Amino acid sequence: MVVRNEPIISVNEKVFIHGGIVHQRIYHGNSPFAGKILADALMENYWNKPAAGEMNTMLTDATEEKTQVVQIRTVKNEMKYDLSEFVVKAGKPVKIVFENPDFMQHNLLIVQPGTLETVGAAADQLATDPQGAEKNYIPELSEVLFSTPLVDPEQTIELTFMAPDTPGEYPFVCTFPGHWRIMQGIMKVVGPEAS
Ligand SMILES: [Cu+2]
Repeated sequence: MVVRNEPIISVNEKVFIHGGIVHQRIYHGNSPFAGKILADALMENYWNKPAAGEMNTMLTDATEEKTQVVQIRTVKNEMKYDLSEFVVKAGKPVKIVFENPDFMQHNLLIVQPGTLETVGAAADQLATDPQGAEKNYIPELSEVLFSTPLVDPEQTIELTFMAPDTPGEYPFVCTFPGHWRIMQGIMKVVGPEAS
């Protein structure tokens, strides 16, 4: 296990400015990264020196194909994620890198808009289910779109998915017993016109 002491950087900075650093830190020593990040795309375009006027188109083309990487950490002793909202593009690939520096387990579920209470109520039931932990406290509901298993302290897990096609505010939430009312945020899905 690796204990990390780097300062927490906001998600936007990480994705768009420090993406390469995140990549190296998380994937240290591993095989090539499937999706390149914006900073790489910018560098490639810079070195390729496109003709004036082509730059904007090339940047758009290069970045649209990339998987958007979103870094989410738990906050020690606070039963919280370190961000309350992030924005993704409808129908585009997203990779959440979920890091748990806390002293207890947490998970991360993304649920349909407006269904947080429904999923939360089911999570409360799972808390008393002898098999709850085995099920990672993930309710078996169609409202749950994507989920990580329980993530142990000091562990990092990736959740890769295609963002929903329908724009809206999709809650993300931890369903470990007692957490869902506090440990939550919003994944905002925006259509292409919003960029
Ligand atoms: Cu939690």
